[in-house]
Amino acid sequence: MSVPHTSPPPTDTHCPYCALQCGMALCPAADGADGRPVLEVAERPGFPVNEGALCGKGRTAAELLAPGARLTRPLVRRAASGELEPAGWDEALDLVAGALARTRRTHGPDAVGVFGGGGLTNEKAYALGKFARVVLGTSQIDYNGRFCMSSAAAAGTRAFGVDRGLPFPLADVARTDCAVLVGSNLAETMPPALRRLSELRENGGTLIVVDPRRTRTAEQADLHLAPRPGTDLALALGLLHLVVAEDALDSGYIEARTTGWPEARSAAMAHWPELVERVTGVPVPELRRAAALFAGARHAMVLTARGTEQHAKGTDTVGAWINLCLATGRPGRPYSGFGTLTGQGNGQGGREHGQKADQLPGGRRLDDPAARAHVARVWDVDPASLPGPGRSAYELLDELGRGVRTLLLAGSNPVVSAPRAAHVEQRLRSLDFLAVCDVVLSESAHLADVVLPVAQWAEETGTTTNLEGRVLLRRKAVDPPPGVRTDLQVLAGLAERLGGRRGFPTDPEEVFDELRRASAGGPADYSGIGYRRIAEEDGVFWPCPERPAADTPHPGTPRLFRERFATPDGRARFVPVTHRPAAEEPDARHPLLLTTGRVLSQYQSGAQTRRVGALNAAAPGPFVELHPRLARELGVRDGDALAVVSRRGRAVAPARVTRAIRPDTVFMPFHWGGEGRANSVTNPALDPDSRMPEFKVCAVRVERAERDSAGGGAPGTAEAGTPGTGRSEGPAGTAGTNGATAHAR
Ligand SMILES: Nc1nc2c(c(=O)[nH]1)N[C@H]1C(S)=C(S)[C@@H](COP(=O)(O)OP(=O)(O)OC[C@H]3O[C@@H](n4cnc5c(=O)[nH]c(N)nc54)[C@H](O)[C@@H]3O)O[C@H]1N2
Ligand SMILES: Nc1nc2c(c(=O)[nH]1)N[C@H]1C(S)=C(S)[C@@H](COP(=O)(O)OP(=O)(O)OC[C@H]3O[C@@H](n4cnc5c(=O)[nH]c(N)nc54)[C@H](O)[C@@H]3O)O[C@H]1N2
Ligand code: SF4
Ligand SMILES: [Mo]
Repeated sequence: MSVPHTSPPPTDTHCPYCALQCGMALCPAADGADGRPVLEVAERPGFPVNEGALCGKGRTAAELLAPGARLTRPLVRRAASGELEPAGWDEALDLVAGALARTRRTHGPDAVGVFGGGGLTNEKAYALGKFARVVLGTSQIDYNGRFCMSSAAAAGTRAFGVDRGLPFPLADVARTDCAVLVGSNLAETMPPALRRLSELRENGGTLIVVDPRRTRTAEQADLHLAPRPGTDLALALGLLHLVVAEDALDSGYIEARTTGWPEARSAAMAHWPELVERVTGVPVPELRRAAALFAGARHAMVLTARGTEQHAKGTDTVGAWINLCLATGRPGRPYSGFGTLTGQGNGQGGREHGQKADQLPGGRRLDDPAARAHVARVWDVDPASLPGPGRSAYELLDELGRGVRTLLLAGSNPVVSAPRAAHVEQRLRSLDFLAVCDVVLSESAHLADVVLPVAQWAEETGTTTNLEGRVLLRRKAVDPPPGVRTDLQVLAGLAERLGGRRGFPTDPEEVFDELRRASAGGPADYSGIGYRRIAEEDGVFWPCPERPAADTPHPGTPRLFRERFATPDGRARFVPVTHRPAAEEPDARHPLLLTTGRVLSQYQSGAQTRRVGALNAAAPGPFVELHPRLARELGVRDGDALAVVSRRGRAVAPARVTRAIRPDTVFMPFHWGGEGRANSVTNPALDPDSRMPEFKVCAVRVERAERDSAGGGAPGTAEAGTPGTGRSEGPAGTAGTNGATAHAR
């Protein structure tokens, strides 16, 4: 009897990229050159968040699993050549451990730093934080979520006592009567979520979009407000002023569920409509219409994203939007409230389990004695041995080569994505030793002394927590190529060399079980969530405490704040905030504003998506969006090379003339290095509470320029370096395309 040939079943898993964490299935489609199956991405219609829909990034995600597209061997910089050359794992790990130990010994534990990422799974983020505190004993750990979520996190914690991006499932958006989407270009940054906005409008609801640009998202709106970048704080306060003036408050709610209204009210009352029009450029009738639509809706919500948050006053700005929601009685009510759209794949979980400078697992504070005692017990160390809070991401990068002399970087590419990037690049070069764990040879990995090639999403199991606070299981579908290790194996290997393998298991489920215990009793309590349960339930919303004595497990918490807020008195806190200008306002030399953001087909620093052919073809390089009126004044035509110049540096890219932007503002996407690197220009001014840099506004001038031969797609540096050289030889050159990585393998 012949056995019918059956292909192995597809593996249900999740996309490696954004915080929507779309469900997808991976099917073995053919045998690969290295003996591993080639995987194809297929729909997984049963997963509720995206119901089968995927954007182009998700659909092409499996391309990066091919050995030709990524690193497959450790690289060590050889003194003789100055180049990164292939090496064995033992040698590479010995070198990294040796450098960490040497720096620690010579300069003290705080001279070693760790920089993580919001794309790392919960297990990795947890292990990285533990490794820094327990093995290295350093306070100097932070991560790229500081560039992403920190202002919303700080404001949410201040007002509600907890930091969960959406306090309700995304599907609730379709059921509200009025949604205000502030500084989010969802149509390009989370395309499958757009259907919730369409459903909202089909159900008769109103969509208001606040964005200085008429984006694809703004085109869906019933009302589009286009404020001058950096003035959302005035805008939100102006709307609250109108709500008070029109007597559209929910006094019963304010009385029963909040504190601090009188102070917040008087702060808002200073922002009368005519003043707000002058500051923001949004006409008074539009302000009135927005306030009336929002206050008059039975159910209403405000959703913020990076446009309103990535400012040196981002925390107060988010606070002002929250005040508007509280004054109209929204949070905790059905299909209503305040939420923020978290960005990275594990942007939510990655900010809960201890890779943040001031944090212990479970969303606990590092300076809280009870939290230290609890986590120290789980880690089997003396609470007094745990270091205190360290520097925030930009401050840590700025300190490299000075107080911090050896860095372990995993899950971020700051040479492209950090503000004032040329300076950050120079700080990275000035380190005694840089170790980078990455999947590809990113611009930052190019500067390393040792590069450790790690496994990616589909090659290892792990959990992520999506933008709704839903903890998900990303299942392994294929073995990593030989020569590649997981981040957990790297940390275990380093821990062993530094005197204690104990406490660094390499099995993700074992790590997760420890994370559950460490998080128990904290704001982000995962203790009742196990791998098996996540798989059975399509995800579990935290908090989900373990209930050993109860008959049934805790159901998880899809909706927060129905009864009480997570503050000591159970009430939400109004915070009085007032408008202030951007850290850098235009002047005679820099008369325009630059704002930055994303395009559909590239992801973040582009380290991954620039290596995928179809995505690169769709979005081959940077550009400068400007209004026809400004283009006329400058004598610029579409496609002309423009230099965007700030006090920190310049970026060169072709002009894209469009009526979709304000005439006083230009826009650049930040996905590329080289001469088109937007972050050569951006301002590292930090929010005093969240330490978020001001990515979304700085003063610039725009002039005609000759473009380098490098072109937009080639990710070298603004100063244009020699391709392929390392840190000792001056600026890093190209590292972007598959070809550029070839010499290193
Ligand atoms: N295609 C793609 N998708 C992504 C990502 C990606 O890199 N590429 N990254 C993921 C991550 S980590 C994140 S954080 C999210 C980000 O998702 P979004 O926040 O949607 O993305 P951005 O393009 O950074 O910013 C959104 C909008 O803010 C506007 N904006 C600029 N300045 C201001 C301002 O002062 N006020 C207001 N109200 N708006 C302003 C910009 O014009 C832009 O359209 O996307 C996630 N999804
Ligand atoms: N001007 C400007 N700058 C910005 C922003 C903006 O709006 N404007 N947005 C900011 C925001 S919101 C963000 S989130 C940051 C993001 O910017 P980055 O922090 O640079 O994020 P990525 O490009 O996603 O970098 C992730 C790196 O980790 C690698 N990687 C992927 N998976 C793994 C893994 O499992 N393990 C390890 N070790 N490595 C892995 C990838 O290959 C990649 O090199 O950029 C910020 N920079
Ligand atoms: S929307 Fe985000 S999670 Fe969904 S497929 Fe696209 S990148 Fe992946
Ligand atoms: Mo982000």
